[in-house]
Amino acid sequence: MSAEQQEPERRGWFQRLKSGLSRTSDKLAGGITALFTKRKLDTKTLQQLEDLLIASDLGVATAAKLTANLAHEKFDKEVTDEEVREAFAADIARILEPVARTLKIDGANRPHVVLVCGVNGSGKTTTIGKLAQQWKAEGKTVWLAAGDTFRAAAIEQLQVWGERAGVPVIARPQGSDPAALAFDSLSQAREAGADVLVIDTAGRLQNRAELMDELAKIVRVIKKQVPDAPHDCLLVLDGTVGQNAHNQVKVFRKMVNVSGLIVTKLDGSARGGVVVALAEDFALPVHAVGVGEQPDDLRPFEARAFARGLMGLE
Ligand SMILES: Nc1nc2c(ncn2[C@@H]2O[C@H](COP(=O)(O)OP(=O)(O)OP(=O)(O)O)[C@@H](O)[C@H]2O)c(=O)[nH]1
Ligand SMILES: [Mg+2]
Repeated sequence: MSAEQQEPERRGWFQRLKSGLSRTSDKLAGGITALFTKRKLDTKTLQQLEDLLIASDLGVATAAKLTANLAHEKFDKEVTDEEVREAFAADIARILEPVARTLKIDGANRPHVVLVCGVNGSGKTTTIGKLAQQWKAEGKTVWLAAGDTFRAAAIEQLQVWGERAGVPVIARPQGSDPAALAFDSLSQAREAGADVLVIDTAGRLQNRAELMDELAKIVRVIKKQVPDAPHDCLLVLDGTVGQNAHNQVKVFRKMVNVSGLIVTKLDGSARGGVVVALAEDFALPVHAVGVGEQPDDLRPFEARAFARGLMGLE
């Protein structure tokens, strides 16, 4: 694709990201605007700004840091809401830069095994479907494993995505052992010389110990066959849950070696700021964000675009 073709596509995606984040940015940017109609940055205003950032799920530490930086530059000076939003966006982009990393499929792994986990309904299966379509379009051979053998209709749901993407889905009847399915899928995908194997798993709430153990078992069984697999273990987080996302990361990390995050449903959320707090707290790569249900609505996470989208800036 030429640079000229890419440019409108990029702009189109940014507009979607921006409108996806509009519930969050309305709250943040609207709140900032309400505080500033050209006035001096005093202690009270700084406190109100900090409160607003905390209320938008950016986290206490991040909120303190952003307002301290602003105070350092602008205390007792006249500032406009636009300047404040620009300053915050620049700082947020700096925080996000180190974690904004696309998911790399290592060609040396045949297949590169991606295990996908998360709580119920966080967007795992949909995300896998979207990734499968995107990787297939890049010319990769993708296999999917319907490792959610628990929930009724979960297998069919992945099969629909598989058909849409034109990639094989390995499945067993509902109620089968997910670890055994993962093991078999890996054998088959290796034999076929696939580039990527993505394993779906059942949603599990972080307080269900036996389900968390089952996830660890899936990993153990995969390792028996390929010791350095899974090569990626993605935790899919629902962007509408706010601070609870932190707890999910902590608990899943105890059971599996979470290598990166995907945050979905940012289009329906006023809590998109949580991505910034997660970046500060865990420094885990954020590979992609979901801003809708269409295949195109999952995109690589870009620090600057996301930060500007949060602040409602172009
Ligand atoms: N608006 C919006 N909806 C999304 C996004 N990602 C997923 N969804 C929707 O969220 C719902 C749940 O998605 P699933 O992919 O089934 O979630 P899951 O984690 O596999 O769910 P379980 O298997 O039940 O744990 C579906 O209706 C999806 O279409 C997103 O980025 N934006
Ligand atoms: Mg699912």
